[in-house]
Amino acid sequence: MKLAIVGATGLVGQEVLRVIEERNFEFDQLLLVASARSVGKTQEFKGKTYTIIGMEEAVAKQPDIAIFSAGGSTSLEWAPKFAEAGCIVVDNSSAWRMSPDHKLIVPEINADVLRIDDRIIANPNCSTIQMVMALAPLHKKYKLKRIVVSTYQSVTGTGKAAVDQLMNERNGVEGEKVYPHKIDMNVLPHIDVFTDNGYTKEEMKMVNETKKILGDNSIAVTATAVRLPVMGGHSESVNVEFYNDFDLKEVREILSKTPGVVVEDDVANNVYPMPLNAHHKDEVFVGRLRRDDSQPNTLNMWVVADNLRKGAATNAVQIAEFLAANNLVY
Ligand code: A2P
Ligand code: 11C
Repeated sequence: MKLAIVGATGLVGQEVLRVIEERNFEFDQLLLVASARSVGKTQEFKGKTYTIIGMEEAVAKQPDIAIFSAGGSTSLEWAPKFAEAGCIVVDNSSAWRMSPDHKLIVPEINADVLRIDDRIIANPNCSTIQMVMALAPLHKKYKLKRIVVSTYQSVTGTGKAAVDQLMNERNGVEGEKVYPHKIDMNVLPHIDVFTDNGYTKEEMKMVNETKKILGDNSIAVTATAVRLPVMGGHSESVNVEFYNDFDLKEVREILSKTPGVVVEDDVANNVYPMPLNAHHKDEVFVGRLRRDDSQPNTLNMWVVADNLRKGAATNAVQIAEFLAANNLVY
């Protein structure tokens, strides 16, 4: 099995390398791929030195699986070329997510829909993944009616340049700005670009991707996506209305038994999920579980995950693992 990591020099690509090492993902050959800026640079992995190659060379080497984390436009241009060369692309960008011809996968929820002819498979947006991880098991039991979500997102979601902007501001150093405002000591109700309806693309990703992954267009979703001077993970305040009533104890039990979800909910001891604790972890952490007493059948929850892990790298590697384990790679 020949595995390519496209965008290997970026924040998500580097996290993919850590995840495949930790999970002992098996392959015979590893190709590290990035833009022309990085070609020829080297990267250590498991005691071996790899030279970064460019896109054309990577296609010519015909990888079996390529995990793409190099942005939407790179993916739009190159994923079909990799696919044509016989590769399965697991794509971290938004390029293919809402295409009716491509599947949008969170392995714990819907990997069963994958088939041998899926050549470009979309990895959802990080803020969507952590939310649906917490909601899917509850949807099964109580049926989701409406979700109102507000996010508190880490600068790592924007990439390396954003981490640099935050650290430069903190250290009083001039440098490149990727946000339209100062991010340190600030909060920006603005992630990705604004769309004609007054929402941002990030907010609309949460609305549309949630319905596609859960396979239910009737679920009403509204989102406010916010950037904070935080690293380590995204947090979300999620208000959920169900068709059926629930028992809070049972909700805790269901979530506790959900693979990939960890309940951290002991307010008497100040235990609740936080990005500092979620950093470098693969799980989605859920806490502050409580009834919304303002209307029936409604739950409030706080959901935190490392956006570079389950929100991106881990989810993509899990898809690749699923393909390999189910003979979907040829
Ligand atoms: P490079 O480091 O050579 O620019 P981040 O989101 O952290 O900024 O990372 C983006 C990743 O996508 C990097 O690995 C970057 O490579 C890669 N990338 C950006 N543009 C291209 C491109 N046109 N072709 C291939 N890789 C690209
Ligand atoms: C952020 N969610 O935190 C974005 C990053 O659609 O894959 C991921 C963008 C995407 O800024």
